Amino acid sequence: MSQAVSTYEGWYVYHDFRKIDWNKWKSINPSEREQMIQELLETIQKWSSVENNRKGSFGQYAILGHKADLLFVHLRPTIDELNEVKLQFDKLDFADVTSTPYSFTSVVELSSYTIPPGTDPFSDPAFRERLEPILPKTQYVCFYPMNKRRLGDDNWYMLSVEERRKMMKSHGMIGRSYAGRVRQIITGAIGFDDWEWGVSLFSDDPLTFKKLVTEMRFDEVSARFGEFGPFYVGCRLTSDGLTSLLSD
Ligand code: 76R
Repeated sequence: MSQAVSTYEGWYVYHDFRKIDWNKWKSINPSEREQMIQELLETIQKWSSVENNRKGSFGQYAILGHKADLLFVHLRPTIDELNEVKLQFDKLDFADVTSTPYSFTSVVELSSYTIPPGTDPFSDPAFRERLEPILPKTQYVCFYPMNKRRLGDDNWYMLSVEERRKMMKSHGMIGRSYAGRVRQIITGAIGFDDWEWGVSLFSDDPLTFKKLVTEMRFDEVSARFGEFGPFYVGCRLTSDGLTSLLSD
């Protein structure tokens, strides 16, 4: 048996993708719609306020394409709180005009491949910030789930820790060459969801997602072992942005 990788976990994360039933929404009279938007904005205000005392983080995005219209991302110290925010949304009148075409439950994860043995990462404030991250306020987000392949000679989970570390080092070097242009949050989902990781990327230039993901495809760890789920790309929404998205 190969040695399992040790991981460090931080905040739990819920990616809540929502699709709006526009016919239903437009059939509601304007003053009722106005009230539903107000109720939604108040809840969002409550969700955002967790960032003030570092009790979590929240982001909202408009998603392109047919797969979803909105994405709400919640980070919280416990999975119980994630369940609470999910229910808070579902109890809003606005929820009645939405459906959930996709969601992803995971936890912020750092693996030990590139952490020198013997270091205590929890005593390092920079490390803590990576485990309990405030979502970057960039204009664009990209999300996709992924696995590491287990097929014949390409079985990630049968490799020695040294082989895996070597490949992850090369992966990290490519990632670092994008420093300042993209931020990534890797979340582990083994035991929580249908894929092993969620990849959340943040940038002020959407082309950076394409360039980075392309470059990684040519790197051994992604080329041989990466299996990818659906990709979502979106634009960050302010409360005003959300209001105008929902207005005529
Ligand atoms: O050096 C370090 O501090 C961290 C090195 C590092 C690890 C351990 C790192 C760096 N990643 C790590 C782990 Mn990553 N990452 C992805 C994807 O599309 C694809 O091909 C893959 C999706 C991207 C785009 C990305 C970006 N990374 C992981 C893991 C866990 C693997 C495991 O444990 O087996 C996955 C699934 C994964 C996937 N990675 C970086 C980036 C970027 C931009 C960096 C540099 C970050 C930085 O230096 O700030």
